[in-house]
Amino acid sequence: MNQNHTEVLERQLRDVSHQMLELVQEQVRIVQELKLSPSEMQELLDKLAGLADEKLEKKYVRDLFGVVLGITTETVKAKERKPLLVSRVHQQEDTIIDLGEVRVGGGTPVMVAGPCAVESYEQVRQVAAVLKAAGVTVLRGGAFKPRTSPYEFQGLGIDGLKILKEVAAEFGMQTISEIVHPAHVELAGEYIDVIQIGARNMQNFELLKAAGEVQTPVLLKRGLAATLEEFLHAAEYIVSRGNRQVMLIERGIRTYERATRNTLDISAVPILKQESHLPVLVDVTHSTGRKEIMAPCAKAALAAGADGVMVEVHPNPAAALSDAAQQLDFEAFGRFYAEVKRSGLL
Ligand SMILES: [Mn+2]
Repeated sequence: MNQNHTEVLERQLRDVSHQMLELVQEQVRIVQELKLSPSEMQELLDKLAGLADEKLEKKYVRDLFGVVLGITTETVKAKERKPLLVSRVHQQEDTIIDLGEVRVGGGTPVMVAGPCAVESYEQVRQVAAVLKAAGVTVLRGGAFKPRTSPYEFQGLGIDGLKILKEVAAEFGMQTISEIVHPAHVELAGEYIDVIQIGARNMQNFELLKAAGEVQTPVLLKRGLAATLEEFLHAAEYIVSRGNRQVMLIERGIRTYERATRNTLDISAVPILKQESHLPVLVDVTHSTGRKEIMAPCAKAALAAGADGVMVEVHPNPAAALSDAAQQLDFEAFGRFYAEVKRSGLL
């Protein structure tokens, strides 16, 4: 090939490429003016691919125009995905849940405390009296206990809920208790003020759906190994069914670390607050499993923006039927509560 011919070819290539660029710009302008929805874009791309003759493969034309017009399957999917109801995109302002004297998510953090499990009327009553005197008005207590081993104490069931109701009425407190069966969700509303869905049930979708069908507020615990995305989608199951009164609670995740029962994921707090309008609480008992670090962890949670802290309190932890090692006795709770309050964060 002589020098002259090469120069001619190079000039032709430049001219053709120049024309192509102009045509591409024209193509983009027309498509933009059409203001197509993502699915219409997809259809258009299919039609354009249909213009390919035998010399060019359909897939090649489709990919080419897809790149030029910025239409990839991923961008179409992303655009079609509706923002979650629990997301800040859907709702800018914070969801606030009224629990008697306290408003969870309203800017003033709340302390939730009580025994791991409801063991007897007298036990719950003793705890409630101490908490109420300290100014805590939201009482927790497990009636249905999903335990790691089937041979461990499984809770008093409905009788436990009845005890909570009776004690709460006496002291003017609000109650939170875990429900594990979809059939109990409606019934629970007669006895308690907040239905807790536990970590082991975070992706029990039938339970989530049932909780979405009632108007009782729900406290949803993060699963043992759930990502924040999975956590928010679990909350979406409830909210999408009509129950907008959902609170999220970080309770530690499973990692390789054995110094604590679980690893408290503090970063989950600001991320959840940023991504979602739902109140976010932190359970310092199950996340740490260590009494001596519960106060600093509670302070860290509040400093990170948590709307509340949950802690387990028992009249005689050594004799507790569950979580004996990590429940605070009254004296330890007093110290814990005072230390958190001293920080000015609560
Ligand atoms: Mn417990």
